[in-house]
Amino acid sequence: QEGQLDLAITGMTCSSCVHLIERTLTQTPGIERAVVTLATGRGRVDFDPSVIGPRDIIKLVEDAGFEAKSVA
Ligand code: 9UX
Repeated sequence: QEGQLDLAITGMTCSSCVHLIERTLTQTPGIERAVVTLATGRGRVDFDPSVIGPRDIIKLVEDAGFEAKSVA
C-alpha cells in the first residue's frame, strides 16, 4: 500500500534547506521517499499509510522551520 503526498513548501532559500527537509522526512519511519525541489517550492513524499499520514508529514516540515500545505 502506497501513499503519495504533494506539498507546496515555503521558506526554502538555499539547497541546504532542501537537504534538511529530505533528510528529516526520509529518517522518519513510514516515509519511503522524499524529493524536494527548491526552484518550484514543491515536495513529493511516498509513504506507507498504515504507518504515517499527511498531517504528520506536514508537521515534520513545519517543525523543521518551513510552511507546508498539501496540493493536488
Ligand atoms: Mo540555507 Mo535554509 O543557509 O533553512 S539552510 S536558508
